[in-house]
Amino acid sequence: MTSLPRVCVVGLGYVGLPVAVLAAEKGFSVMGFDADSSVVSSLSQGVLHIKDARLQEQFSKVQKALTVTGDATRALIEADVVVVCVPTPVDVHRVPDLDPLTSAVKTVAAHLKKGQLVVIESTIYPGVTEHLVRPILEGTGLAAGSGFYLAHCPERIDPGNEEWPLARIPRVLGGVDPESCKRAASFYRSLLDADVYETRTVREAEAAKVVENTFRDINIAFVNELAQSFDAAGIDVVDVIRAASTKPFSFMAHYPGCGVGGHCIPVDPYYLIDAAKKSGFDHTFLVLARDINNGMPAYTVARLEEALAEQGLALKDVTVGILGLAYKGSVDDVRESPALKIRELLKDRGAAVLAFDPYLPEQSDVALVDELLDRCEAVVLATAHAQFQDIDFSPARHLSVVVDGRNVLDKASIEAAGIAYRGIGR
Ligand code: SAJ
Repeated sequence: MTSLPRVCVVGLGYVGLPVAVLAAEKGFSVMGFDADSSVVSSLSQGVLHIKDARLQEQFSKVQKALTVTGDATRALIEADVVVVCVPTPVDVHRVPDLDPLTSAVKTVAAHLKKGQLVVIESTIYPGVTEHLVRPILEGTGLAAGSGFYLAHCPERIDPGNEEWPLARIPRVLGGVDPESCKRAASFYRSLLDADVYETRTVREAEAAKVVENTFRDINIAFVNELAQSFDAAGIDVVDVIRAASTKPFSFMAHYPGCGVGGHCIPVDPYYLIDAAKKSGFDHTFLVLARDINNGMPAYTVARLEEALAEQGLALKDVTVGILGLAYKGSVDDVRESPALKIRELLKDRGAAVLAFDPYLPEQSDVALVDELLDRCEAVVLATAHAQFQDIDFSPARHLSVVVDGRNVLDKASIEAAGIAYRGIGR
């Protein structure tokens, strides 16, 4: 039996670490490399730097087969397969920032050896593998498709989703040439218990990832605009979406909220927009959808201002409590979180602000929900953490307004307590 290839995963974050753990579980010999010494130090002591109880348990079981190091030579020198999983964010101008990827690929190039398969899992846009990654690697004198092999297999992972663990998620991949594609497909088929779809060229694989997440973004923008329209018309948008969802085909429910956060959905459309610009096409619809979603924190604050004004109050007169800082429920990740934008807008408008997120105690201003409710005249729920959804607001003597930024609270009980309720579209 031929031995399994030796794997090196470059970048041990939300994407890379699960890949390294899965490869070790599947019997591969795995080296995990990260340029961040604190990540290496924490993992070397058996402790995850990301909060994921299931991954921590899995990591603890595979530590013998998974060596974590900050030494690139040690990590790469014997690898047959190199999987690059580094962040590909956007900068303050929402322009794709490929510096972390470029740095990682240069590290790989410095240790590239004949026959190695290099796979980029980071989310990129059409053209990056061929026009940024390939030239750096071919600078070593080895040629893609014969000296080494190069493919793109965009990450697909939903942290904490027990129904869809990494091994079960179907994947898309494309190579810079048929041999690269073949070798990458063979590796992923040995790693995963799921289908692997091979695209015509690497560009289709690059496009597929940004398309699937942009699809989500535009659909969220659709319901976010509907929410604003239905607020004006006195229609409950959540009720409408639930009603539309009874259609057993051709409808996919998305829900309005105070904004779109995370490191995928609000970022990936800008990769598609930027790639299109480079080939001479200006997306209008995708840009408009991004503008609608980016406008939801301000819309949420406007809902609060409007409710306060009905009681003769203004933001400068009140202390506002923000429930949740994370970008979505049950996570401790604040990347692109709408809650941070809401906090900034409230402060800009003169409000005093107290925030509480049970997943982020170190970033919270109070330690308990009750303390926040005691000290605030208004509350904005920005994150749908499960423990916020059954809060009893009635004992909060000073509370005048609750804005439900994720439409998860019980409007009737809040209003029965004499507190004004505003949802997003309800
Ligand atoms: N959101 C809405 N309305 C919705 C859905 C989401 O406002 O109907 C907001 C969330 O509150 C959050 C943001 O959008 O702020 C992103 O939410 P998300 O559920 O898409 O969460 P992510 O960022 O963890 O998305 C990941 C993505 N997975 C990958 O990129 C591999 C995404 O493609 C998945 O669809 C998503 O997980 C998922 O389904 O959980």
